[in-house]
Amino acid sequence: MNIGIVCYPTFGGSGVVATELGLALAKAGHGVHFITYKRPARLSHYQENVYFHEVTALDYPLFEYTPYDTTLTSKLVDVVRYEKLDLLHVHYAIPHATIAYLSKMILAEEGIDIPIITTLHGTDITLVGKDKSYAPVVEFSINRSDGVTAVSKYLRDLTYQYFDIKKEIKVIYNFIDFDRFKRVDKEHFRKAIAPDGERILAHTSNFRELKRVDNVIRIFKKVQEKIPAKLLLIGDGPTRQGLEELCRELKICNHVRFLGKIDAVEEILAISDLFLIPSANESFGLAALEAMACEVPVISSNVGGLPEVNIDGVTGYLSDFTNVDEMAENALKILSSDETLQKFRENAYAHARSFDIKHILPQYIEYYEKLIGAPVS
Ligand code: GMT
Repeated sequence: MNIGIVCYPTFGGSGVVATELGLALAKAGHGVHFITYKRPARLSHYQENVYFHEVTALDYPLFEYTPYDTTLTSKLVDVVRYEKLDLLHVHYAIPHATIAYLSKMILAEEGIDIPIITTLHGTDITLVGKDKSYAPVVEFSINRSDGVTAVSKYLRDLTYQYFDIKKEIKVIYNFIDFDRFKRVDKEHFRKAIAPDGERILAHTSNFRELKRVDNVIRIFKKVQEKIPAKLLLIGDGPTRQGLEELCRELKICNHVRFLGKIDAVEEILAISDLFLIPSANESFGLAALEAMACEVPVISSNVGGLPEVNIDGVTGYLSDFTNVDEMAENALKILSSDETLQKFRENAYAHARSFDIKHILPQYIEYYEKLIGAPVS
């Protein structure tokens, strides 16, 4: 198949999933065309069967905002026509599902029928999509997609609840590549972070308000009062400054490292003992899955799709997202003995295995083939 992928090229979860999916499809022999305004963050190397089409816009003094929607539509029309794409898979509904539909209509005038698949990732429904400044367009565009997938049952159900959706939404979970995310013995690295055998706690995110990284720090403070521990914070974002101030206020700066944006996040996860993700909202929680693949148990909130990933009392624990005390107690339960930690590690890894890319990729391919075989008008 010849597949077009549209996504945000940044470090956000939807862009990561779109890029990893595209790379896996290319590895399986399909032609994959990424169409976006910048090379996606995880598309740093040359790979057979992968093409990148940059969307550039003509700047004109009249425009206060460059009309990206229009330029992306034109690019999609151009790439579908000349690269003979079989389908377009767009990630994150806003504005991609709408743009894809417009391209489809333009191409239909030339007798080209291009199936569109929209994957809903989370905030395109939960936060941004349901806002009335976007909602009517989001609802229309989802209904006009030939295929729609959501990354969790939670997100599927919420989409039906918020919008009048006439399409079947197929759940295809986020996935993990076990060749990349795995536990490796890096004792020297671990020693550099935790020279006296401290437990290592980790968190990765884009440090937006909804990730509640402040509570990651508060949970860590409580854990660190009881057992020697270090906290590694990976990522960056709008709340970073306030978080550094919170560490100073709590007098734990010596035990907390802000590592910034790191591409090889698996190297940090591979030496961690516990992952913290107390988000106020999370449609799936890819970051938690990445930790579990590296045999790291998870303390998480019980919101959104997180209960589908982190199994309470088995792979970690779930709590209300504001319940810092309970999350700290549960963290201590897991870290209390090497035997308990080991049991949670094994459970986390075993459950992560069900999200192996080897199981998830065929679900996408089967869905693509179904849509190409019988395109919806
Ligand atoms: O909010 C983010 O972290 C970015 C966001 C995105 O759409 O780029 O991530 C969402 O998509 C990921 C991949 O499907 C999911 O694993 C995340 O749970 C989801 N984030 C939220 O729902 C907040």
